[in-house]
Amino acid sequence: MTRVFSGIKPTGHLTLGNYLGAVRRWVEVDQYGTDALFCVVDLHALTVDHDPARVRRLTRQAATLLLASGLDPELCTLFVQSHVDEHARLSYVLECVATDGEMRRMIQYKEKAALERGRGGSVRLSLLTYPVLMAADILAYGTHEVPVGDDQTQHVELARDLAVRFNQRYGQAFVVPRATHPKVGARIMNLQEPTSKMGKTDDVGPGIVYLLDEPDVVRKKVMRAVTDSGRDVVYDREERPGVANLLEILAACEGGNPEDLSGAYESYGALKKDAAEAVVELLRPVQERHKALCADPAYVEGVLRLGAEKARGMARPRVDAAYRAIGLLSS
Ligand code: AQP
Repeated sequence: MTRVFSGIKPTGHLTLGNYLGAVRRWVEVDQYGTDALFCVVDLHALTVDHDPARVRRLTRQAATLLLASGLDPELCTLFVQSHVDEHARLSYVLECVATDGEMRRMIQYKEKAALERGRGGSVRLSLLTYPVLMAADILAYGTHEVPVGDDQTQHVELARDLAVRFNQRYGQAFVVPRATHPKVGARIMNLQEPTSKMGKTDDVGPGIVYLLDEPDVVRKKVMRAVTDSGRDVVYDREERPGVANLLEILAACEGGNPEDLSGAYESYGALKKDAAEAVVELLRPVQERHKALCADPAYVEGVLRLGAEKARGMARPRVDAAYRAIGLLSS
């Protein structure tokens, strides 16, 4: 059976980008007919300056939102990364096959390190090694497919490279995984800066739609989205990024493709109105279920506890085997 693994970082409130680029596919496609694991990757949230209480809060919130989005613990395994020691154990071993040069080439590292330095802060070593930990998250489970947004492609490539390198040097220990992306919505852009990804840690707040935004907040953000000086609605990511992003959001919410949809609109206003309503309707059931789940925190905790137990059982034999293969004595 195909094994699927993917994760989400509790670095901020979940966004429409997270939902359309990853979570919706986990819910609608990946948890069916596969052996799927989904993880709130809290260790990754420590790679930048963070408030411990906020990370704990966001970890619980992310897990609750994943269940509210429709992940079903009967169909998949949902857990928190730090509850399963195998991720950190394997990460160290993979650091011993990764190189310093390949870490420094990672686009996200370069961007986030520049941001930290720009704010006058220092860059944590864990920010540099974070893609190795992500490789460990994936490889510990013998993952075949990693459903992610476009921005994670380079990191999944690294996981592939490390798996191949380890297998060649020390014997067959890992499955070589591949990234999968949704057809539409793999890179939702910030509504105020449509040439930048809509990220949950962005500074441009009004350009980000959060999954828990009230309907009127969603409407306001979408109606104020930056477009361009043209008037006709055409799908052109390079020349008309703002309009293309709205078409992409609408297409991802309702199905269909953004190019076809562009022919149905004569004004930006009409497009924005439909995109706003489509997002409001998309988020409505998620928000309702989230409210119900918040009233039952013990249920969420129970799901995470069982998920971690199951995940541990799946990861341990492979990580133990990798330890032996690389030269460590069994305990
Ligand atoms: N804008 C996006 N469009 C499509 N997919 C996206 N994803 C993230 N943003 C978009 C996908 O969501 C999954 C989980 O993302 P993450 O938690 O690993 O990363 P993030 O939301 O991008 O948050 P970061 O990295 O803490 O900070 P910022 O906000 O600075 O980027 C992934 O599959 C991701 O591809």
